[in-house]
Amino acid sequence: MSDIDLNNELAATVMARCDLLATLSEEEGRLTRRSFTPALRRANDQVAVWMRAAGMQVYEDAIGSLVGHYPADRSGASTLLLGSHLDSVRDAGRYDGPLGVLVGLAAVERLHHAGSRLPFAVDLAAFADEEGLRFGASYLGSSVAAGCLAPALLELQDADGITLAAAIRAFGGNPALLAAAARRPADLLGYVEVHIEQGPLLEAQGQPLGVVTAIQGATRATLRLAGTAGHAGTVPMGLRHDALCAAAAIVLAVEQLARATPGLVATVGQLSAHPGASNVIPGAASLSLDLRHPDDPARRAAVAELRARAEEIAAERGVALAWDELQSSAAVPMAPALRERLARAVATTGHTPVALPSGAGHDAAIMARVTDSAMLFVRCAGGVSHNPAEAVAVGDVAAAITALGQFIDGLAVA
Ligand code: HGY
Ligand code: MN
Ligand code: MN
Repeated sequence: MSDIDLNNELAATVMARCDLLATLSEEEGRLTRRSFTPALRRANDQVAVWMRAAGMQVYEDAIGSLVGHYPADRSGASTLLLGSHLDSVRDAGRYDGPLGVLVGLAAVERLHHAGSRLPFAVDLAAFADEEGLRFGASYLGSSVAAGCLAPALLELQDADGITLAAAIRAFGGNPALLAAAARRPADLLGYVEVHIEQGPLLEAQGQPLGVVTAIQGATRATLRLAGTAGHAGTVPMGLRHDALCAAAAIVLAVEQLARATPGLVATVGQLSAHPGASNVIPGAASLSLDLRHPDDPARRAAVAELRARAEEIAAERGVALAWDELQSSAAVPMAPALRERLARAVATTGHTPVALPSGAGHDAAIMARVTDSAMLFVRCAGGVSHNPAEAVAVGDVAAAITALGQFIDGLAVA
């Protein structure tokens, strides 16, 4: 079978596997697969079967990240780490995360099919909890691999009051061994992540593949407002301390600042009112904040400006504001040497490698703390993501498999 036919066959398998994984959901009729849930357990177990069939030894690390290991042709060799994630956002698309894991797996299947062993091992990680949907903090699995998971995060609770530590244990992990699960930088050749672009640039340039220059920084926070609950029929408007109205004013202030600040994107994705009865003035409200900018000082300035504005709004309305910053991650440049290798590999597919920034966050931003990291982006229809309409073309997936294979082959002879 020619390399082209093999890569086309592998691409068709990747698409079918993404379709299968999309059925492993916590919810009927849509894809929601939070970390450490039975749905993710089924996804990990299914990918583990595929990894073993590709000649990989398989294990889960102390936080429950699934890892496949394709041995080198010698002992004591370094490791090239490939990876992405299998957890999802709510009502997700089927390619954000799984595409990267399965294209990485296809690159290993290509080696296994040829009976090839390389002068380095290839590990493939499906990192636990990249999205942060369940506990609010992202990149937990890659943070463990990079040895930088803040222990305080283990006390985060999900909507049911289950702590992260308890969820890890229930999933089969061991919070006491997280530090020991960190990768040794000296063992790693680098980290490469294949991912859908989740933006419109590749489609606009008519190119299937891009090589990421940098991943923009992000700040995530939870804002809690405490006002005064009251009877919807009896409390005059002028005497109210309505927590939801204060939250609503803050939501619009977030949008206003982002629209006025070049390069800034800011989103309130979650908003809740308590006690949540139609005839009760909300005494409490909470909202999530996700704020990003390619330039860290600009992002920090925006966070400070927004916090000051939120305090003003709360004071004007006689409502107390608690601002809880969950995570703040700096903008991360991708490794130039790996970027160049990836760009050369893309060029062998006959396509032009597009250099582009990543507006979305990725595990690669965390892995860059311990090893050279790079990302290969795959065009997605309309740039749509975090949406069930997420779509990729099988030909673009075949191009990604070819490029990743060329990248690995090039590394093997370096
Ligand atoms: O939020 C992000 O950028 C990523 O999807 N976790
Ligand atoms: Mn995502
Ligand atoms: Mn992702």
